[in-house]
Amino acid sequence: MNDRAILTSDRAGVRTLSLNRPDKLNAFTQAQTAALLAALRDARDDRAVHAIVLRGEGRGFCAGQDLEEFVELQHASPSFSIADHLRRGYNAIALTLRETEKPIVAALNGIAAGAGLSLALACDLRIAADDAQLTLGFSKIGLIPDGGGSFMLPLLAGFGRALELAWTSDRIDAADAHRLGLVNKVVPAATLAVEAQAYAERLAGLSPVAVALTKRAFNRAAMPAFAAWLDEEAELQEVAAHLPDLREGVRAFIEKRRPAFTRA
Ligand code: T3D
Repeated sequence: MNDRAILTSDRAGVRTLSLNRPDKLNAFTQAQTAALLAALRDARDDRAVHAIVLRGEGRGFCAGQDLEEFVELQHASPSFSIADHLRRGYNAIALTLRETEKPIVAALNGIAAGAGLSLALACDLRIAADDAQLTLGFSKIGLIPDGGGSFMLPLLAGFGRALELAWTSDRIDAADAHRLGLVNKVVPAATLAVEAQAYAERLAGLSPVAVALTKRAFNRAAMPAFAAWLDEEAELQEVAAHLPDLREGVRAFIEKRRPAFTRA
């Protein structure tokens, strides 16, 4: 039994980081986002690490923000700010994923939802098990895609398809995700770990300078305003968080029923 929030292992220049709350589909707590941020910074700064794999323990990659903890955080402090929570957690992680000039591969098994999907999309490449399912999920609780999701999704899937996925929170399977350009490669679920390691080892064996400068070039060409956008996205989420649909959406999830959103 390992009770650490993030498990790490090294092989052949590849650092594997595993989200480790499998009983809750690796839903993010504050402790876990802090541990992930620290682990990513450590991998970024370690000269022996030439590629990073981000994966989830158990039957899913990540179910996004832990909604039970979210309710506790709101109750614990009347001045709780979702924008601040995002800046300290998901946004700092998304920025680190983009600013780390090493290849970062998300290995997706089972479900990737909410901020879990946003962070997978902020990685460089994605390899998915054939049983993987992707859903934004935010709209079901009255929120907008955060953690960079509102930026990465249209960039990868195109504007109209991204908007449709954000509004409907439809679950898509690995084959559809591949067709939309959200994942680079689909492999049999039983071989995901081996394939992800091999994929990352190949990237780790490339010229580190060419890899780093190419990532910097692509970041500057395609997403020069990413940091500023993360801030704006957090402010929009703050607006959503002050409306009754969030409370109703989260309560409905916890009570395992359909939400009854406000109709103006
Ligand atoms: O400031 C901020 O942090 C705001 C930022 C928010 C960022 C976000 O990520 S918002 C989006 C949060 N995520 C969601 O809304 C997704 C909620 N979960 C689901 O919709 C479904 O669970 C899934 C689609 C992910 C998976 O469905 P399924 O049928 O495969 O599994 P399940 O039975 O629903 O879940 C298994 C267990 O995990 C279950 O617990 P139980 O009943 O066995 O004790 C479920 O409650 C728990 N779980 C799943 N997702 C979450 C969760 N517990 C807490 N938070 C979750 N997000």
